[in-house]
Amino acid sequence: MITKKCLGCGIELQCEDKNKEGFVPEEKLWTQENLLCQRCYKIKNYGQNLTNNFSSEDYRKEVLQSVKKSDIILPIFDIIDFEGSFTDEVLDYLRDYNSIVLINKIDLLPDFIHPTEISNWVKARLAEEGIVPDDIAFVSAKNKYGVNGIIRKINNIFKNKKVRATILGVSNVGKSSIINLLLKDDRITTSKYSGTTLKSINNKVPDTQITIVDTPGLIPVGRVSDLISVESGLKLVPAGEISRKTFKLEENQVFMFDVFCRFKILEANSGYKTIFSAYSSKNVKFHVTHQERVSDLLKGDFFQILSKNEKERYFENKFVTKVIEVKENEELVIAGLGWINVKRGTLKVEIVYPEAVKVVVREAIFKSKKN
Ligand SMILES: Nc1nc2c(ncn2[C@@H]2O[C@H](COP(=O)(O)OP(=O)(O)OP(=O)(O)O)[C@@H](O)[C@H]2O)c(=O)[nH]1
Ligand SMILES: [Mg+2]
Repeated sequence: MITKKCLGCGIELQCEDKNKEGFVPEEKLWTQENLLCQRCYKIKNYGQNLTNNFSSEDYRKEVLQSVKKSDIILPIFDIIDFEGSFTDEVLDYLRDYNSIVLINKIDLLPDFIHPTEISNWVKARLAEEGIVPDDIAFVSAKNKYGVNGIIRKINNIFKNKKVRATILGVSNVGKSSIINLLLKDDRITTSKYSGTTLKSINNKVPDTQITIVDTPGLIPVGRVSDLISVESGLKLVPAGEISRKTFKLEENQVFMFDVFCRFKILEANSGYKTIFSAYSSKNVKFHVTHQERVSDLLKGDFFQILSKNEKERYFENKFVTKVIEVKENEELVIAGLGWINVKRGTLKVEIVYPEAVKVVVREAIFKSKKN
């Protein structure tokens, strides 16, 4: 029997079960080509969030199968949620295959930052993991920036010969959006919700010898957004340029990253106060207070991303308290939420956050220019 696949998500089409992935009405299945499954149709036309029955293990297997057949892989990271997308699973692939690393969503960076500034930072982060990619490309699917450069870089390596390149990464980093730009056709379904692409999708890039393969997103762990509802999680994804606010705090003041995490300043530097900037989606409220006020603020309606019920559920997570020191030109990152960039002095804090969330100190993506 010939199997047809959905153009938008790669799933095998079927006409037996309306409630299963890949459904199309029988008359369409046999008479039409280039079909979209019912799920893709609803996502594309009505922006619906439709769940599916695939597990992270299913996605993992599917990605592995495609990677095995490829000549080069294109792992993709989200510059705004770098730690959330820089997972061990993706790094393992990078160690084993030729690669061009794609850094997407650079449109969300503040205006004053140029991609060349962050290029060395990305190289250093990869080098820390023992990874040296063949090349790195900074792109924005939203602004259509840097996409042709991907083709150029592949052709440089393979001298315009036939090549199969597989894009991979965690869900929602923009894999399908980038491929649509390469194909100059919005054929693959994209959406703001995770888990849009279900199976690998092969397409030939027009006027080249390149077959580009889209894969389903790997499911990351350790992001604040994974602990809350999908709709609230979307509010943590910046819709435009990331918001930045600068602070100079006293010892014992508490900085609240909305209700999601908070830290108390333990030691102010003698002589001058530490200066830091907080980066996050514009919906996230930064607030400075004192310890006595924290509990009321968490319970009340000052912070509004989470509803009262959702706040209660969020606080059922196990929280940890840790002392962390962040030096000048380093950043304290809370995966899936944002980061704190220390511009002057050392920030010694006692931070409270859900144990399941990845919190790391890293070298700053962009350094202060005072030196
Ligand atoms: N700001 C911004 N948003 C982007 C960019 N690229 C993709 N997005 C958005 O990110 C969301 C996810 O895009 P997709 O292309 O569906 O992501 P994916 O990696 O294919 O996701 P899965 O198929 O679920 O793994 C969509 O809301 C896109 O509009 C970009 O360069 N900048
Ligand atoms: Mg996709």
